[in-house]
Amino acid sequence: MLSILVLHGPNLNLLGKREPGVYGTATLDEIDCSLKQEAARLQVAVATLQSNHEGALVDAIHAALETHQGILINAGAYTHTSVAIRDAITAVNLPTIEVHLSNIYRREAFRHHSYIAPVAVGQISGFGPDSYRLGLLALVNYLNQS
Ligand code: CA2
Repeated sequence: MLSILVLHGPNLNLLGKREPGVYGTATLDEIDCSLKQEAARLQVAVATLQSNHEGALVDAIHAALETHQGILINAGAYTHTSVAIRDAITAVNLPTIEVHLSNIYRREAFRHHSYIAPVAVGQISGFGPDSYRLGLLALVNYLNQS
């Protein structure tokens, strides 16, 4: 069975608890639960991890090589800053899909650039919690076709 690593970056542990106007009312637990339901429907396994620490995300990407066939990542603000996360994705060479709750291109200019996008299979941005579900579907379709 395919196994997908889902990574959530900094501050996403606050989802549903702060700034609901920007990021919605769904909590991270609710997003993870709905991803697990979608994974069951798609007959794949998902493992989820949230970290506020860049190095912990890099470590998780390295470890994925042993266990997972693809990565779904919302790197949060590290999307716009982290060469280290991009290099880790390049190094493990696992198919990766980048997701964002908000449409990063409708927001401040500093959010328009992603270090991850050039090393990802694709990016889904702006659909709230659905971005994750759509990203998982896209990743599983990609893996099943390759
Ligand atoms: O839209 C997204 O998913 C982002 O990755 C979210 C990041 C932001 O830096 C990116 O530009 C776009 C921020 C996540 C912060 O999450 C919070 C959740 C609740 C309250 C405060 C922050």
